[in-house]
Amino acid sequence: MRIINVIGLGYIGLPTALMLSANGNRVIGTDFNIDIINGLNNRNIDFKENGLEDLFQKAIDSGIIFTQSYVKADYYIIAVPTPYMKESKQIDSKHVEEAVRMVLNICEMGSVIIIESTISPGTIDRFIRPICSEFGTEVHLVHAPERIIPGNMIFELENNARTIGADTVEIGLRVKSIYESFCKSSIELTDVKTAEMSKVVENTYRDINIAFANELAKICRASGVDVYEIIRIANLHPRVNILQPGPGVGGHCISVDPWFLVGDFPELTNLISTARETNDSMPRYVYNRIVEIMKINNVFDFTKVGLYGLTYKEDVDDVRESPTLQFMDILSEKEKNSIAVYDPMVNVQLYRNQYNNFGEFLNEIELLVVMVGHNHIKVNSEMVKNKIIYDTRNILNHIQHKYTL
Ligand code: SAJ
Repeated sequence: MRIINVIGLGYIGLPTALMLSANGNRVIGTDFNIDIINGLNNRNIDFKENGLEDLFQKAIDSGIIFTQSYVKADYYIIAVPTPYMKESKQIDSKHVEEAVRMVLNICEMGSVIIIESTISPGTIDRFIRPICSEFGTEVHLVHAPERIIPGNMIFELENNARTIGADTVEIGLRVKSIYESFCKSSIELTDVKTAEMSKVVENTYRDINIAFANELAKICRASGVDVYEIIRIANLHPRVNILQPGPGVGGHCISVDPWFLVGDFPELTNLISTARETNDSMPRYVYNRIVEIMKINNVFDFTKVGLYGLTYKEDVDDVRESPTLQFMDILSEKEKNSIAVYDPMVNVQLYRNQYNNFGEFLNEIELLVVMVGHNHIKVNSEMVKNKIIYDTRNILNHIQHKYTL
């Protein structure tokens, strides 16, 4: 049986490791964070996903091992974060580089290193191959970008088509056979750079389309028409599919990956950088709307305003790059300490005035700002109907008098 060492047991690496283990592969999951390893060995997963617990059990039954060490294997799958540098907007591949170095310390000649982390086009050529040459170990480098969406990861792991970029067809086919152990959809073989580019392009495409929806929201407000009605009607056209406007774009993918292209091709990415800026402008736009709505309703104090939702989107517990956190960053210290926040999915205390109880949160406020459309607020919408409501996600559909984007 082939041995696979999955490195980085976060949102992508953990489900991937579990899925591989549950489907007939010998898997060792490695993470440098001892708390994650201890947690997993005590059967604690630090995030929620439909089907993840069942999959975890199957993987345990199949003998998955979690450890802080890198382990000799036939295949290494690297799923560590790839941030970007704030100034230059270029990828910061230090975590991937470090993981590759650690693998090279222990691996045999001819091992296959598969990078799943999103990387900008050319990263493997520019940063990873030189490290391999430095070590002198002959390995095969492959890029197999992940595509699963938080909130529906397990289903998408099995059902999304995948891309595998390899230097030779032989290696591509070997890696394809690993993913075929659980992936029911098509698996495309291509070269490394094309795989790198295709992944970044997919997320950039979505970012641009969300930016279009956000720009429409601004135009519609200025011209006094309902953006949601415009989108609904326009989407009846067979070749139009406009996404939903919102308070901003968060998460570790869509709000990050387009910057890789901007960083590498600043002269060629006008549309992409404008889309990014448009989406980044939304928290400020929401702030200005809140101030306007407060004035209209004689709400004079931020202590009477409550933000519902801290996560970057509905029904997940991930707050990375979340629009609400971006929003909190533009507030003055006084406003930040005054405004009430609540999120049923988030247990950690991020802000002073953060509530753990929905009823108590509602008791404190007059203006409720819906930043995230969790299912929780939809099923509890009766509780909010006496509040002034600013629904930035337009999810409280039956409430007659509310403000929208
Ligand atoms: N959003 C909107 N309006 C929309 C859709 C999304 O404002 O109509 C916002 C969300 O609220 C959120 C952000 O955009 O703040 C991103 O959410 P998302 O659901 O669009 O995407 P992610 O970041 O959760 O996952 C994306 C997916 N990529 C694409 O759909 C092209 C996923 O398939 C990738 O695997 C993932 O990025 C990744 O890891 O790269």
